[in-house]
Amino acid sequence: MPGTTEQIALLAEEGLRAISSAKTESDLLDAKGRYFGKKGAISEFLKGVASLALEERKRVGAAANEARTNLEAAFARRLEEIREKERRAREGFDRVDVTLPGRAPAIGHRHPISRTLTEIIAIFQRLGFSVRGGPEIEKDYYNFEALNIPKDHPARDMQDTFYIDWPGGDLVLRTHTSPIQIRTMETMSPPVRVIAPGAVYRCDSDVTHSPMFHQVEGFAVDRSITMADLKGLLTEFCRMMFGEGKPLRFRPSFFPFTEPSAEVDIRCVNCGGSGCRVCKDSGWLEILGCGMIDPAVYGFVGYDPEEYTGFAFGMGVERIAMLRHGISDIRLFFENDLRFLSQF
Ligand code: 2NM
Repeated sequence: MPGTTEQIALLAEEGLRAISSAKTESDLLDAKGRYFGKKGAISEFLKGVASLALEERKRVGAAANEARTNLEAAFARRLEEIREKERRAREGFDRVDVTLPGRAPAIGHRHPISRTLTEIIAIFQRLGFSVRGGPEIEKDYYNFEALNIPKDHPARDMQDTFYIDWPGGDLVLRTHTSPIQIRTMETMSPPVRVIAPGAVYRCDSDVTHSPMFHQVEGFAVDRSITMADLKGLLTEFCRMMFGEGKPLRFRPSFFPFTEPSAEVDIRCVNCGGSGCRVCKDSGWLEILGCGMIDPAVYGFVGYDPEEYTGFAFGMGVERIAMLRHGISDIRLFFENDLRFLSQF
């Protein structure tokens, strides 16, 4: 039968192709079954050569055995290749690289207002003041009356004050932290040096006013305290808060609870006095109000105005933070947009 060995060579070639193109173990077993397994093409082919002459049968049998041996060797190599590839893929998934840097958690930080507040408090503590708090919902008496702000005073205007509707009580959201000072004077005799930090509320809202903001007020009462003590204290505070070599300016002003009263300006921290957007070309920034406590206030708390004198001052924390960082819209502090807050 002419061409028998060529047919075996052809089957062997097909079988090798099937083996080398097998992607998985099951592809490979499939190829074995089809070509050189017990019922594969080569075995089937050999059944048909029984009628050949002995010499021819030997030749074809030998060619078939060689083809089978080659295919089995190729099968074994390919099987090892496939297994090695699978092993690598598996190890790639499972491997832990202990030298990789860890995933750092996003760590937040304190709000710029909270930090400015803490800094102001720390400065006054170093200068000998203690810290006191009080209620944010306050009696009309402590917020206005005892501060020499009578019922018909414009500071009590409905437009400035949040009134609390509560049976039997004249209650307001405190418009300043001065009620803490009054409560302190009611319970402590001079000498007293106290600062009163906290949230305060006014019915007012634009780029420089928020309905809730923070104040630090302070006061000192003792025998023979003068305006020179006030100027010395505030000069030192400004040096510690804004740095060396910035002149201060005391301008006459008015508050119902102090007489005389003044407002304090500091040389513009942005332009150094030459004039800019922050100081509206004046070269100065207003940072706080102050004065000598009006003897009328002592009348409400039982201090003897013949024996004691004292000063008081108050500042807005948001305003100071805005000046320091050149921020022009107070609302940015309360929107809680991390793109803004994470800059501090
Ligand atoms: C200010 C300005 C001036 C002030 C007065 C008092 C008190 F209770 F002692 F009379 N506490 N704070 C005061 C004085 C506050 O803020 C601009």
